Amino acid sequence: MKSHQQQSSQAPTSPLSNSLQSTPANQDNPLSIQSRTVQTICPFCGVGCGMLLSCNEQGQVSGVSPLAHHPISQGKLCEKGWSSIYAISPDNRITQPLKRSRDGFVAVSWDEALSEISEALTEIIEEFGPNATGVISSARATNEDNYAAQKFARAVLGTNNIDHCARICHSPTVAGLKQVLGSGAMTNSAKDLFEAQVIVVIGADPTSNHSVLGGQIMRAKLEGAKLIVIDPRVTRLAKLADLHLQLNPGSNIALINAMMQVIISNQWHDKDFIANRCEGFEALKKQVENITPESVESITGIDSEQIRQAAQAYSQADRSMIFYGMGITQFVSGTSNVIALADLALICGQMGKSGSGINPLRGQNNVQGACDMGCLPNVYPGYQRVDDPAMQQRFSERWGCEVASSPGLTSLGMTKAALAGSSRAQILFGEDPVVTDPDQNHVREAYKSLDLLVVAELTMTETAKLADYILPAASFAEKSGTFTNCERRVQRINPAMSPLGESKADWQWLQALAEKMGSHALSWTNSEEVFDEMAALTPSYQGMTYTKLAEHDGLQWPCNESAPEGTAVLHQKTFPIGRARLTPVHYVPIAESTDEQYPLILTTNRLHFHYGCGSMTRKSPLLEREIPPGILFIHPQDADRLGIALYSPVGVRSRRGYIETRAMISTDVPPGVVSMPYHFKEAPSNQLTNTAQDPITKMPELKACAVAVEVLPAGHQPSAIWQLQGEETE
Ligand SMILES: Nc1nc2c(c(=O)[nH]1)N[C@H]1C(S)=C(S)[C@@H](COP(=O)(O)OP(=O)(O)OC[C@H]3O[C@@H](n4cnc5c(=O)[nH]c(N)nc54)[C@H](O)[C@@H]3O)O[C@H]1N2
Ligand SMILES: Nc1nc2c(c(=O)[nH]1)N[C@H]1C(S)=C(S)[C@@H](COP(=O)(O)OP(=O)(O)OC[C@H]3O[C@@H](n4cnc5c(=O)[nH]c(N)nc54)[C@H](O)[C@@H]3O)O[C@H]1N2
Ligand code: SF4
Ligand SMILES: [Mo]
Repeated sequence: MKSHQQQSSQAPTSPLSNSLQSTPANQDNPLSIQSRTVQTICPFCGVGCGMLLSCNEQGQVSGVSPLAHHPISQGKLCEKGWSSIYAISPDNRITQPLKRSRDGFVAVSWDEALSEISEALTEIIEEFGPNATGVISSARATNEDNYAAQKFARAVLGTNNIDHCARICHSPTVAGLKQVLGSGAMTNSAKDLFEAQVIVVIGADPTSNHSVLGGQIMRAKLEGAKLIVIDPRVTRLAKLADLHLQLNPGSNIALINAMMQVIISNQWHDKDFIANRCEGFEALKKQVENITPESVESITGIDSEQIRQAAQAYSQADRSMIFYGMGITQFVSGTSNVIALADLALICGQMGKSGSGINPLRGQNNVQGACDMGCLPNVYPGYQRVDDPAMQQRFSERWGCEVASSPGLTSLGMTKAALAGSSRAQILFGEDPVVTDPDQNHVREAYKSLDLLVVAELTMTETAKLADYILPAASFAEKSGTFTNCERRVQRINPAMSPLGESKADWQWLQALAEKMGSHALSWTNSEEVFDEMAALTPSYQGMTYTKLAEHDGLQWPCNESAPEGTAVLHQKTFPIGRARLTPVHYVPIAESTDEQYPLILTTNRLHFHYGCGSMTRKSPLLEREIPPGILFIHPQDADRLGIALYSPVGVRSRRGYIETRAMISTDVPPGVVSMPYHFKEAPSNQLTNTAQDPITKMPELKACAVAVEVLPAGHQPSAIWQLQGEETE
């Protein structure tokens, strides 16, 4: 990534955005010669594809095209990337601060909004203490925004109540891999998948959700790699796979323990690797000794022979690589699931070399970064513990303030505290928890009960509708900064246009609010200064600067004195904790099983064409026409039994809520299981989901709850949730 802002005569090539593009530049068209092309990174998923944004003469982003020589995407973007200019277009953007009044939201000046927010926060802190406040930051925003957010919470508000969507995403990865390996990130680089002989994709649907990487997995398979998919649904990769283990939802540990039993009893484990680099093998061996594939057949629903084949292929290959996602983490057993997978990789010595390792597919464009920045209630930047007195002293000295001594509340902990009355104020940006957190009614009540809710957003979301103040945030195309992708690659983003209206980068409004509260803790003059302060305090980023990032194609952490060019593969010679700690884990069933009243298991997942709460992808007319707003996938056997035909209107009920949508009949889901995306605010599956949590990370069980499905009269138009709840309009 040598130059990040160039005068260009290259025509934008997005087929989706022809009407928005500037005319291709040529000698006869002097105006368009002034159009610029800016190199940046896609704002959606953790693959972190490189893109070029072109701007028209009015200074508006007008086209998007893929970056030919990007280390991962190599000239490709998926439909979401191609649609990114719709996602940030001026239509429907919030362009000035808004304040709730009796007649709805009214526009106010930044000064008025920030003065009032500052006064309210100060009063709440005086009356109830700093822990009555909290910050939710954004894995969609930059590292600089996230560093500023956690510093704002810790150094200005005085609380460790800071969290973000990783809580309900890969927090079990951060905890589980940290415990076993000493580092909670992808061990390999994405390109390594072309060196693997066996690729295991467990609990992830990368052709939909990490599409460019998913395409590369397809290519690797076609070039000869063996592909094993472990998923209750028949995903696109499952259709291509050499082996598809279609396990029952929530039975991962039983399956992985059985694979380890097969491996150890056949002496397929890597004795040298275990002897030289691991501890705890005897206890693990004892734990899985009797967990034969046959003994878990009734739990996993998988034929024992398939488990044996998978165990043999994975352990016997020279290089096997595991990719995993939400089908591992989003369970009450999330952390144990991650630990079991890490154990499996370690006993086979599938670790520490290219094409061999354990790889959580981090979801959001910058969720790896938001975690690295310390937007978590128990760690400072670089995973330095907040309950370690030495760390407290370090940050207190560097930041020139007192820091709180005990870990803060998680995002769902803050929701609970709001309902209990002990949390009074929340500053939230770049998340829409009313749509994306489990048990929507509960979340809405919690936000309504706060004395102060401030939301910074690009656009009006369901959560922003509940705010006292909405602050206009600049989008990725309007600011400088860095995103850290799923393979730990820190990449620069560059502004293609000025912030829309009065919008500001998140670190900038956080800075302005800190100043109003009398603190100079955030007094940087540009994003590079934020980065430099962060890098000095974050060991794995210490060797990075903006210049170095631009000279390379980004840099993969750890990047420091001993690895000045970054690190492509982790744990090559040793683990950050010395030896890896093999940890036996037990199978834990899902929290809510089916019964007569709720006879089906609902699992929730993603669709290729939409993203998260949908607030960005649903702005694209092309993506929007791909899928109706809400859909329930159901197996033909269940559909027949319930009298459901294709596109029948259906009601779906759980112990927590009720929604209406349309049925899609599909053998991609097994009998007894229905699945729904969570992208649609009209039919939000999070009305139904369960808040039962993983005891270690508080991850809610988003991948399984019990529901009942009923067919509604033909011709009935599924009612949107706000109609069902007696609100006239959305
Ligand atoms: N198009 C699109 N792409 C996205 C996103 C988006 O919203 N839309 N979101 C981004 C984010 S934030 C994230 S975290 C990633 C997530 O990406 P993924 O991890 O791929 O996400 P999901 O589709 O939620 O779930 C993955 C798979 O887990 C399977 N599964 C369910 N239960 C089990 C089980 O018990 N065991 C196993 N082995 N599998 C199970 C599901 O059937 C599903 O195929 O995607 C990112 N990319
Ligand atoms: N049922 C169910 N629920 C789930 C999941 C599931 O699998 N099933 N998955 C969970 C997972 S893994 C995740 S990560 C969460 C994701 O859920 P959320 O964290 O709520 O994330 P998004 O849907 O990506 O919403 C991000 C918001 O940020 C705004 N935004 C984008 N860029 C910026 C910026 O630079 N600054 C500011 N201020 N705002 C910005 C966008 O407009 C958008 O409204 O959902 C979770 N919810
Ligand atoms: S794969 Fe992810 S990063 Fe790449 S274009 Fe698609 S959404 Fe963007
Ligand atoms: Mo996520």
